[in-house]
Amino acid sequence: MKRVLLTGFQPFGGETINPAWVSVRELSGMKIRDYEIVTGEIPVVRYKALEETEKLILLYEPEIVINVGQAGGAMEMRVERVGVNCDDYSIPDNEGNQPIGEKVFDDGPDAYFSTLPIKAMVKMMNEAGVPATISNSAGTYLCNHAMYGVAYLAATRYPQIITGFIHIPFLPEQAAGKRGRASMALSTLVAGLEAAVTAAIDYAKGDIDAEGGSLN
Ligand code: PCA
Repeated sequence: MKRVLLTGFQPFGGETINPAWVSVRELSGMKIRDYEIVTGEIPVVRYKALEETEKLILLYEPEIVINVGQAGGAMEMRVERVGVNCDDYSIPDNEGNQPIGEKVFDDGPDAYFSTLPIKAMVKMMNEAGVPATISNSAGTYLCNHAMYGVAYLAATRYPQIITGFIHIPFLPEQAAGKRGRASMALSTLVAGLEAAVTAAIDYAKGDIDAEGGSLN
């Protein structure tokens, strides 16, 4: 059976949970169309995040890889358009690395666009009643590192893979007691991920175009 690999990051920045892994793991083992969803939790550590993702790629040989991360303060789910070749961390990662203005890969291009159908994904998420938009920057921290890095791996070693990134808001328990902190219920996050994955699968199968238009 063909597979979709979803990864979610570990907690970071003083949080005890990361909504990315909490929501991604809900899809473990799920079947969508004729694909199986496989998942893994990855560390908020420079290069180790990519090493763990590559281990999962070698284990599961997925056709689609979507990394998911927390975007504290986001009010909606954000399907990222582009990863840039820049590690510029405003806080240290979980092992104390804090590169400033360094490249992710010295021999990589300045940026990689997502090879997922980002507009079709947002459309299907919105049709499922889930607040979602396209984002034009994944930042310059671990989420961008993972998005750029997995795109680099796909371009250089795993040409069968289409890949991209989704940023998601805090869970309500991370916002409890904090004034003005946006959050999204777990059931909504899961519905959004399901819709996003469904669009990516339909695109991989050639059933829809990148905007979500039917090709059948
Ligand atoms: N969010 C961070 C890194 C890990 C995560 O879940 C980011 O947006 O870069």
